[in-house]
Amino acid sequence: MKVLSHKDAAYARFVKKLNRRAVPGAAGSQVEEIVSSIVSDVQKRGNAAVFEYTEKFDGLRLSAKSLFVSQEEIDEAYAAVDADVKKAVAASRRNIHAFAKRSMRKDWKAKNREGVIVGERFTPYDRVGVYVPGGKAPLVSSALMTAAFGQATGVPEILAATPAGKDGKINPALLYALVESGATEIIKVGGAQAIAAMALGTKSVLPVEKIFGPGNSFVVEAKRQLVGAVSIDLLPGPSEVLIVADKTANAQFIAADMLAQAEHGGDSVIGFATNSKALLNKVEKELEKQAAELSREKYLREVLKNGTFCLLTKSIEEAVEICNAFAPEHLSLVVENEDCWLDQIRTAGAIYVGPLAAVAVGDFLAGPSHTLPTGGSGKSFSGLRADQFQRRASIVRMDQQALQKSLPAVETFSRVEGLDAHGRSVSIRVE
Ligand code: HSO
Ligand code: ZN
Repeated sequence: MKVLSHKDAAYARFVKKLNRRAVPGAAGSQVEEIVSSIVSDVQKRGNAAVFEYTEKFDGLRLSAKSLFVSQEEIDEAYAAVDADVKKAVAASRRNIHAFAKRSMRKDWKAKNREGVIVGERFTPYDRVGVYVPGGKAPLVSSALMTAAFGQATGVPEILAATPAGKDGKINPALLYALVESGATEIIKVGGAQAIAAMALGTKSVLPVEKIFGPGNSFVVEAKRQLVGAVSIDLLPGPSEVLIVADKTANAQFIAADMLAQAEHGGDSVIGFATNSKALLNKVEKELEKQAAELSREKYLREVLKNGTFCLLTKSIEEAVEICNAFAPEHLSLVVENEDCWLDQIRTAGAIYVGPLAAVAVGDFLAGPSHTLPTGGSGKSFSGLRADQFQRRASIVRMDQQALQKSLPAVETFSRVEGLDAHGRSVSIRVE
C-alpha cells in the first residue's frame, strides 16, 4: 500500500500520475491482438468459432441447441432460488425501474425563431445485448444493473451472454435475475467471442444493435473493437473507489468501503485522500484489521499490496482536485459542508455523500447502475443509464410562413457552400 504525505518528496510525482487518461484497452498489446483474431474468426466462421473458443476457454462443448439456456433450465432456476434472493432481486429491480423512468428521455417539440416546429422523438432499441461476467463471483446484481435498465426502457429483445461452467450450468440466482430483468434469450458464452457473436451475429445468434455491461479486459477490448458494428454503453474495467474525507469521518466505515471494492480483486484500485493525519493512521490500521477478518482475504491482500493508496493532502480542496484528476468510478465524500464540496466534483462516475452512504448499497440496490466508468474514463464517459437504451430522432415540420422566413438564411448558406440545389429545394416551395 502506498502511503504518502504532501511533505514527502515522492508525493508530487505520485499525485501527478493519478491524473490519468484511460488508454483504449490495450492498444498494441497482446489482448488487442488476441481479441482481434477472435473477432475476425467469429465473423468468418460464426457458430463454429464461438463453440471452439468456448471449449478452449471455458471447457464447455456447445451445440446450436445447447448454446441457449432452455426453458427447462429457467424453470429449474426459478425452483432452486430461495425466497430471500427473489425478494432482493425484486427490491433492486423496483429501484432500478424508478431510477430509469426519471432518466429516460421524453419526446418534446418547440418552435424555432422562424416558426419551424422542431423536436426529438425517443424509441427503445429493438434488440440489445448485455454481457454479465462469470469469473471470480456470480455477479447476480450485474444482471439487474444492465438488463433491467433495458427492460424499464421497453426494449423488446434483450440477448444476454454469460459464461457457463464446464457442466453447462449457470448460477441459478444469476439466471433468475437475468430473466426477471427482461432477458429474452441467454447464451452460455463469455469473453470476446460472446461480444463478437452478439455484435456480428452467427447462424444461431441474431445480431444486436447495442452492447452493454462490464467484463474482463478481453470483453472490454472486444466491445471497443466492435464499435461501428454496434454501439456500446461504455468501457468499464476493474472496480475502484476513492474516499475523500476530513477529521469528522469514521475510519472503520472508510476502511470497510475500501475493502468492499478491493474484494473484486484483479486490478481493482482503492484510494483514500484526507487532510487529517490522525484519520489516515486509523484507516491504515483498520484496513489491516478488517482485511484479516474477511473471507476474500486473498483478493484483498493483492489489492492492498498493488492497488491501494492513502494520501495526506494539504487540504480538502487539494483532495477534491486529486479526485477530479483521478476520475474514480466511485467517490465517497465524507467531509464537513458536504454540499459545497460536492459542487466541486466533476468527474466521478458515482458520488456517495456522507458517512452513511455505503457504496455497496449502490452496488446492489439503490437504483443507479453500478456499471460505471473506470480507469479515468469518467472524464469522458458516464455510467450506464436508461436513455442509452433509447434511439433518438430529430423531427422537423414547417408551414408556408416558416418556410418563407427560413429562405433568406438558406439561400445564403447555399451560395457560400456552392450548393444551389439546396437553395432551390426551398425557394421552389415558397409561394
Ligand atoms: N462494484 C462493482 C459492482 C458489483 N459489486 C457487483 C458487487 N457486485 C462495480 O464496480
Ligand atoms: Zn462492488
